[in-house]
Amino acid sequence: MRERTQVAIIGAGPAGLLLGQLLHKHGIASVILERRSRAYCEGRIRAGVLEQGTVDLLDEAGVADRLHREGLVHGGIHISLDGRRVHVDLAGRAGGRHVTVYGQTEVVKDLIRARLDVPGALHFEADEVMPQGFDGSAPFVTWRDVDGRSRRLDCDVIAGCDGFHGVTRQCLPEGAITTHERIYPFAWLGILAEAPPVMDELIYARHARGFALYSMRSPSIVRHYVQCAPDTDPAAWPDARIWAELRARLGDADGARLTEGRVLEKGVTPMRSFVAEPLRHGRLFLAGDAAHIVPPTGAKGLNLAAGDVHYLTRALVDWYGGGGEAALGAYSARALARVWKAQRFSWWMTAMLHDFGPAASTFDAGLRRAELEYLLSSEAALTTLAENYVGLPF
Ligand code: RFL
Ligand code: PHB
Repeated sequence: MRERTQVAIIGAGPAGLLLGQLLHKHGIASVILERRSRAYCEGRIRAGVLEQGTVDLLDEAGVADRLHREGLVHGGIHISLDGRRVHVDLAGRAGGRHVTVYGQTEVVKDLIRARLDVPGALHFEADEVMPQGFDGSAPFVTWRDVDGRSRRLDCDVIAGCDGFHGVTRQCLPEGAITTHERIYPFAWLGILAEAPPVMDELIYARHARGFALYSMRSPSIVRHYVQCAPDTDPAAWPDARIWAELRARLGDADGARLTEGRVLEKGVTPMRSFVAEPLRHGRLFLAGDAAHIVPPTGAKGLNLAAGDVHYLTRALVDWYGGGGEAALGAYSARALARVWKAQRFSWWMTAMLHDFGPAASTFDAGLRRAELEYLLSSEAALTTLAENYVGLPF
């Protein structure tokens, strides 16, 4: 079977789904090919913090009604250092801009519902997806559908939105992209649980026992993380051990506020910084985690995916509008300029808040602690934190 669309999108994560929906609003047709089932995509527990710019894009895509009803608007965060907690007013230092706590799972559900309104625009359980012909002017994607039929999708442009382990980046010819990477000597063990949040806003805690994060999805569902060894088996962490560790890393006063509840999900997230450049090869464009990964400490991954999609949408609208190659040619540099700034911020937050273990020099450990103590004592440094946490402008 052979079909044609304007933009073939690989991957139905936030990047692919948002790109499809924004292009649709601009009258540009696209087809999304997703390897997993709808239930799998809608069940994956990931990010929780949306920048104002991401919310604005979801508004532009026409999928933000539930987000505005159910999302929790936060104007600040708490930072705890060895049990001493300081509230950081972000909105007051960032021109009134705030973040919205609304699960990536919910964003994905809202986007999938909207995409399925357009017949044939989204295929789940697409197997053996292979982008081809992108060196020339007639790219296409071959794939096998849920009924096992071989299919071919001809297009003008391919968007690789298939995440870090996807096929698009890997199918680029040798030497087409350069990659830059840092692996951290720790991971996060995360739980989703039925319990009220510790405070009304997130707590980022640095403690001698390691980093912990106290987040939420709603007034009755929390998302908490503890720093752990990279090779941690979640089975080695019964629920009672996780709650005890979460309590200890808050210190005595705040630890008493932690309420336990039924654990709904548990998983280990590795920590990595990664950038591939450029984000374009011929008629193939990379966006989101397919092109870059940040450690989750700065809450930037999903927001960076949205930023790429913003730049790519603008470039494609310009190209289809007769603007020539200039905007498409500028996509990679425009998106990467913002990506590198978010890499810097995510690396900085991660370094300042985590314990790098006995292999790190005591000098480096001293610097990391001083960085956090300076932050908490300096109006200038807190303003920098606020500007980056709420999101740099597109
Ligand atoms: P995704 O979400 O990985 O989606 C890629 C999609 O492509 C599909 N796919 C394929 N489809 C067809 N053929 C193939 N060969 C394919 N290979 C893969 C996959 O099934 C999937 O559906 O990438 P995208 O769209 O770029 O979105 C990126 C975000 O998911 C990611 O950056 C964030 O979740 C990162 N992140 C956070 N970001 C934030 O902005 N704020 C946060 O608070 C935040 N917290 C987090 C996070 C990520 C976490 N984990 C689990 C990595 C917390 C955690 C724990
Ligand atoms: C989350 O709620 O999952 C979350 C919040 C903030 C982060 C990372 C993850 O920095």
